[in-house]
Amino acid sequence: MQATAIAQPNIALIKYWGKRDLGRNLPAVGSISITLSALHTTIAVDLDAGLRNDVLLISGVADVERLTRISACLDSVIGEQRPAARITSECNFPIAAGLASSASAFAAATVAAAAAAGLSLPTIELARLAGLASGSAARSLYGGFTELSNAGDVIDLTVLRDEQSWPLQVVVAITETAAKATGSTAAMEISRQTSPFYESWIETQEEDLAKARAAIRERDFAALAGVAEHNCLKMHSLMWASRPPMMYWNSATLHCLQTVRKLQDEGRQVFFTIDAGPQVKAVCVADDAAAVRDALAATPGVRKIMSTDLGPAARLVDGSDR
Ligand code: 2P0
Repeated sequence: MQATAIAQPNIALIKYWGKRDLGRNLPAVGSISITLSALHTTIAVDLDAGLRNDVLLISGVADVERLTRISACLDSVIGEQRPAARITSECNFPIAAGLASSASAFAAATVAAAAAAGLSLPTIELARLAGLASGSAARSLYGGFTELSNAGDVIDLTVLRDEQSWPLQVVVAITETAAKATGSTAAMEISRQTSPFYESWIETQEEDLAKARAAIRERDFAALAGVAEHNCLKMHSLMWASRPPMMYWNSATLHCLQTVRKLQDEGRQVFFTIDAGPQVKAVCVADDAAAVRDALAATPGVRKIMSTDLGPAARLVDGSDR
């Protein structure tokens, strides 16, 4: 009745932004992501703790604010009649700061909860349950390059390429560790309801997905770089044009983009992407990773650098389910 799972965050190269069905948490657009290796969240679910109510500990500290969403995730995996759980979470990177901590947390929680309850579910079912809790979490049930499709009544996922067959590197420039002011769920709804660019965002997504799919299939770095940067900037334009505007960037974010442009001008194979937070992720080929890391580390306002390979799918920690 207890199990521990580990999951890595994923970052989208073609972004999920907007919901088609709030109740079922269905995305309005498809998305394509890469799973990271060096960042991780480990979650243990203990259904044997003899508790009256769920308890969530994040890095040893009780967290009441985040408990509701994680309890709902356990309810959807195990059922509402389940025993109360002690949920403990450890994460080696800042949470709620645009580093996809909700993706790794809900992927790990889903895998741990199912195992703790003795359920043996296929990966696609675990992904759908994780996606109900947080749309992007579904993608962390798979490793490498993963596409989340928004067609149909349930989400579907396809692994486009595994993490070894195109060993790109990601250099994450952390410019702020504080949690963001507006969470993604609320921000997406504000964009849908108020941004004049929302319709064109939805309409042009399929074209970006097709270009990214082809680039990943052919391992065409330049093509992937072009479509990923464009898609990222479209998503942020949509946010900036919302009312109230959502600006997740800080001045260091822009400095990092200028650093990436300079590296590109020098012939380095690198491109940027930015999520709902001020951190910049620079995706590059292995040969250029050291230069990208050094240049971003020297960029004004960068507080910390994390470099990573692409990573595997969420999984149980060996021997933890019993
Ligand atoms: C993504 N993001 O595709 C996009 C890009 C942030 C920017 O998915 O409401 O935390 O829980 O389904 O998954 C963040 O959204 O949103 C996200 P919910 P989630 O990675």
